Amino acid sequence: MSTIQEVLSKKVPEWRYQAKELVENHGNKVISEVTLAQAYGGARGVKALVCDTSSVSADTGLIIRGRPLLDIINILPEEVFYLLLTGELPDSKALEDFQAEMNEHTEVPEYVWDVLRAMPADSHPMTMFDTAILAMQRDSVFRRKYDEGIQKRHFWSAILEDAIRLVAKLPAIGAGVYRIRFDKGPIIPGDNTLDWGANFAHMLGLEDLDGSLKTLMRLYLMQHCDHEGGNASAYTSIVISSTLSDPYYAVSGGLNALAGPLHGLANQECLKFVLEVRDKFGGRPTQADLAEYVWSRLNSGRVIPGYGHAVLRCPDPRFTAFINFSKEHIKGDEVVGIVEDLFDVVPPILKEQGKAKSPWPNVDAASGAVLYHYGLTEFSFYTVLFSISRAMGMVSQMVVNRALAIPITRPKSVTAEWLKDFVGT
Ligand code: CMX
Repeated sequence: MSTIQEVLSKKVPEWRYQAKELVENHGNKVISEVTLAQAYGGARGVKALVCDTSSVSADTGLIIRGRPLLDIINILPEEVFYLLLTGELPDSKALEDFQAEMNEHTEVPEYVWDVLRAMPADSHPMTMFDTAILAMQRDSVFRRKYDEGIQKRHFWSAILEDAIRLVAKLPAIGAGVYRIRFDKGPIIPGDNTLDWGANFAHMLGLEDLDGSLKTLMRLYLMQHCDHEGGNASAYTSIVISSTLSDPYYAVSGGLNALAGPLHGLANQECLKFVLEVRDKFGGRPTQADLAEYVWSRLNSGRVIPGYGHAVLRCPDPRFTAFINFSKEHIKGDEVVGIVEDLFDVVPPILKEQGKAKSPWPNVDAASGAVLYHYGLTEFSFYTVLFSISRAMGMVSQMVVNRALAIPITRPKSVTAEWLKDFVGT
């Protein structure tokens, strides 16, 4: 049994006991109410899920297993994956074992490359990435064991096997999508002496003279890993997984939700917006010109990409981490400069306009600009990067949910007629 399987074998009974106690002793306590407006409004704010891997508070942002993001900002993506799965950070031996276990599964099956090369040349990188994951569904350990009759109490362990096998391959698949889709030459084999984030930077094949692209990829892949249970992509994947579809189906499906412009695709939209500003003004505009531009965009009924959030009511700590990174590693870049100016200009304008509940930047306001600096200029690829990381949170949530035997998701819907009857109109 691998180290991570052993660690979880000890934890799962504790998690089960805690959930059983809560439900048995407090199962009838009301934790949330649903208004008619919430039923029409994307169920915003309705507490109807349990997610222990992370939480998002309005004034702190992402908290991973009880640790605010900025407190653990320098850990490796593998460490955060271990943390998401187990609730604790690995010591150096556990990290080494975990990395070794992931390294056993980095090899991408040849048929995946055949599938990707057969796709139309103008396919969106997200379509290619999600298709590659789906194509590997035939290799699911959970599916095989389920067909063989595995007992329900062991589901989580088979899901964990799939989780590690799948996540281990994602950097290679992501880098492969980049090189195939944008004609960058042959696929670059991985170097398993490197850590997960550095290996991804290596496989992309971009110039990295001072090694800071590797640092950026560690940061990028670490901090996009999870954002509690109710965000559109995590929720989608959790719903799929609740049907006992395996993690290949569930991650691929969840990432299709991440591909929407209001969600993960926003990083692509956001950089497009920043480049539009640069092109319109022939460089970095004055803050007064920028303010006028932001107002004209708002007045034409368009959103300011990278600003606002469904839950956060403070600058996203992931945005702060990117800005801190760029201050340390990137000097005099006009695109990054525009991102910094937008941070000064946009919040007061959104406050004055008074529509957005949060005037603050979310992660996507800065992520594209730093990637662009390193020559990763194909912005339709950015959501793939996000996906490689977010898959860690999705599969971790699946492991926990199967450990707790959470049943198939099935909230109740009502019709407009039912609502009218209910309110008596
Ligand atoms: N610019 C202009 N208007 C905005 C806005 C922004 N950045 N953010 C919100 N608003 C508007 C909404 O469009 C909405 O207007 P209507 O009432 O006319 O429909 C109003 O403010 C209230 O919206 P909200 O409750 O504050 O925001 P939501 O929870 O509905 O939506 C989000 C959240 C992120 C989709 C929204 O802020 C937005 O569209 N932002 C721009 C896109 C973006 O940056 N997305 C990335 C999100 C991060 C992620 O999930 O990956």
